[in-house]
Amino acid sequence: LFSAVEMAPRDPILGLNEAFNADTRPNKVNLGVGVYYNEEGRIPLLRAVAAAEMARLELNAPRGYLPIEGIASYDMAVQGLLFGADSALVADGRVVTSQALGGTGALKIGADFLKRILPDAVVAISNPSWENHRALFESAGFPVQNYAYYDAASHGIDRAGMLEDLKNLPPRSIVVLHACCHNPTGVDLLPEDWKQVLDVLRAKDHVPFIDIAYQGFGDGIEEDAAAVRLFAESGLTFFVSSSFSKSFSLYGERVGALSMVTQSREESARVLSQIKRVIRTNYSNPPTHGATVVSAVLNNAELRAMWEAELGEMRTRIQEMRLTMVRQLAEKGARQDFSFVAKQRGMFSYSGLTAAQVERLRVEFGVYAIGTGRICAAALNHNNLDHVTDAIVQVI
Ligand code: PLP
Ligand code: TYF
Repeated sequence: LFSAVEMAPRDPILGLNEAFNADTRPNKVNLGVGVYYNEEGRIPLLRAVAAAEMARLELNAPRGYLPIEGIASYDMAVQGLLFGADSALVADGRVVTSQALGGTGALKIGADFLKRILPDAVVAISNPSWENHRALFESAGFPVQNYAYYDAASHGIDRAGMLEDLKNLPPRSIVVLHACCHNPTGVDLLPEDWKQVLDVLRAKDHVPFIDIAYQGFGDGIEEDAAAVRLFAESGLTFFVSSSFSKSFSLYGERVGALSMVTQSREESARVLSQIKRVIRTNYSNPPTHGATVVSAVLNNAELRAMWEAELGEMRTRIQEMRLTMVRQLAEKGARQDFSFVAKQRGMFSYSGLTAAQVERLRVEFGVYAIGTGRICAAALNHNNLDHVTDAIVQVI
C-alpha cells in the first residue's frame, strides 16, 4: 500500500525549527518561525489567560460537545473585535461567525465552503504570502495565482502592479488579503490603498477573503481592524479568517474563527447551515479549552483590560527591538541602510538579506532566518540582538 508513497516536502518554516533544535551552539537564535518570544526568550503565558484558566479549573466544568459553530459568547466576542463593539452589521444579523481550529482552520473551512458555491473560481494571493495560503486553497481544489504586492527596491508596495493584477483576474475571483502585519514582508497597505483595492474588487465582483492573524501587533486592536471595518461599510459580501494564536499567545490551543458578512439575516442562516455541514464532515465540532479562555477574557472587563495591556506590551517590545536593531546596525557600520525595518509592522521583517547571506547567518553564526530574508523581529531581545546585528554586519 505505501511502497509507492513519495516523501512530501517539509514545511520550509517548521522544518527550520527542527534544524534549530538540533543545533548545540549556546548563542543560537531562531528568527525563523513566526512566534512571539518575550525578553527572556520564552513564549509568554499571558496573565489574563492564566487567570481565566485558574477560574475555569476551579469550576471543574464538564467537557460535553460544543455546538458545531463553537461557543456562542466566543463567536460574539470575535465579532466585536473584528467589526467593532457597536457594529450595525452585527446588530442586523449580517455576520456569521464560527469558531475554528486557529486561523488555518478558518481558512480551510472557508475554502471548502467556497469550493461548493464557486467551484470554478481562481484564488489570488499576494506575492509573496504566507506559504500555507497557496497550499490550503490548492488542497481545497482551487487554482492559485499571485497578485503583485511587495516591491523589493523600495521595501514597499507595488501599488500599480497590485491594482493591475486584481483587475486582470477573471471576474468573481477569490482574493486573499492580509488585514495587517503582512506575513512575510511586514509591509501593509495604507488606508488610501485599501480604498483603491476595494473599488477594484467591487468593480470585478471579486470575493474578498481577509486574513487577520496579528490583530493588535501592528498599531492597536482597533487600528489593525481598519481594513475589515472599511469592507464592512462597503456593503460587499466577504470572508474573514481570524486567529488568537499570536494575540493571546495560545498557539497550541488552536483558537480562531471564520466570519462571513452576508446581505441579510436570512442569508446568514443559510450560510451558517452550510458552514456547519463543512465542519461536521471534517472534525464534527471544535475543542473547548482555548475558546472558553478567550471568551472569559474578552467578556470580563478586568481580564480584558489586562489582556489589552499585555498585547500592548508585546507590540511595543517588538517595535523597540526594530528600532534598536536599526540603530545597532548603523552604529556597527553596516554598509546598507536598514531604517525601513522600523517602518514595518507586526512580527516579520523582510530584511533584504539574500539566501546566501541567510545561509551564512545560520552556518557561521547560528542565526536562523527564512531563505527569503524574512526574520521574526518578535524573537529578538536585549540578550540576542548584539549577536544578531554582529552577524548581519559580517555577512553583508
Ligand atoms: N494567516 C497568516 C497570515 C499567518 O501568518 C498565520 C500564522 O500562523 C495563520 C494565518 C495561521 O494562524 P494559526 O496558527 O492560528 O492557524
Ligand atoms: O509564518 C509563520 O512563521 C507562522 C507560523 O505551516 C507557521 O505563521 C508557519 C508555518 C506553518 C504554520 C504556522
